[in-house]
Amino acid sequence: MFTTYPSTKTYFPHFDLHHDSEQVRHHGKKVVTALGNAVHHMDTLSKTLSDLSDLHAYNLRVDPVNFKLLSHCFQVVLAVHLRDEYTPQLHVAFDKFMEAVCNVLTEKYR
Ligand code: HNI
Repeated sequence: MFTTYPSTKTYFPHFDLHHDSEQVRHHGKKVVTALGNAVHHMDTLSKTLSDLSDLHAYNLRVDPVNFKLLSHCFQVVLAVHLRDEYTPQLHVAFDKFMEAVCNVLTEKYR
């Protein structure tokens, strides 16, 4: 995301954003863990992600457009790694899931 959409770096001025950065790796793990938790609570996403929604809306003030950019990057990475396994069905399901997560993470902006 930082490479493809450099404007996203503005939210991480305190991070080492170089290739293979330990800090980015550590942060990525946090984000993916949160997504894993969301997978297990698909029916109660708003409640499950409520704290993260508060954080991104009130503290970090991340412009909602960035969530779509991150989601897009995840999809490209999945497609590159999974190749034939990244079927249209998987693609659309993952897209729907990310859309739901991003909607929750940005719902407090309204
Ligand atoms: Ni996000 C912190 C999850 C999108 C900028 N973010 C977190 C944390 C999690 C997280 C988990 C750590 C919280 C904690 O430590 O309590 N972020 C997610 C998820 C998505 C997402 C699941 C979308 C799928 N975050 C984004 C986007 C941006 C973003 C699109 C900006 C481009 N997030 C941040 C910043 C922090 C952050 C900035 C704080 C980092 C730090 O440690 O200082």
